[in-house]
Amino acid sequence: MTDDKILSERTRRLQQKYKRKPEAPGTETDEPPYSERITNGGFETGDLTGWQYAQASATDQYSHSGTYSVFLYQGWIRQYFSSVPKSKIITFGFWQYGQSSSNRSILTIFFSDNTQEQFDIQHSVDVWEYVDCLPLVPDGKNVIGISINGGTGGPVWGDDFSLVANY
Ligand SMILES: [Ca+2]
Repeated sequence: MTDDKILSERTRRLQQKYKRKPEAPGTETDEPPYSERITNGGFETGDLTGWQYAQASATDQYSHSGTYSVFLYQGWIRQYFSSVPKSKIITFGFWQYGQSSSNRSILTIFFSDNTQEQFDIQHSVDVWEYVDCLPLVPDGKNVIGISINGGTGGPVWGDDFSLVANY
């Protein structure tokens, strides 16, 4: 199919672009070529390069790692990437920080069959916490994107968005 050819070409180009091997469980000698599929997931460019967004900005006010995170207040960020089957995902998730338990974000995960799933994410107070997205991906689906819409009730920060595939 034409779409598959386009996607595999995009994957190949992304693999060439992202050579680094993230820390992954069981780093044995013959580890597969792990690849990060999310661009600028840590916002260390100091801006939102790689993301679509509204009412969002990179900030150095807080960060989970590095210097920057994304600041959201009734805004959103979204990124599409080359399709990755769930079976090929090593880790998929991000870190979030909020200042009120009444804060909410909506997490949306997009799939290659033009479906999506949304999750209501509650925030802990004044602590970075990991949102593990991998268990939220149904078996057999291919992930093509992620979006966060937040925060309602107060500002939220996000950092270290990452999807690591084992190819
Ligand atoms: Ca960061």
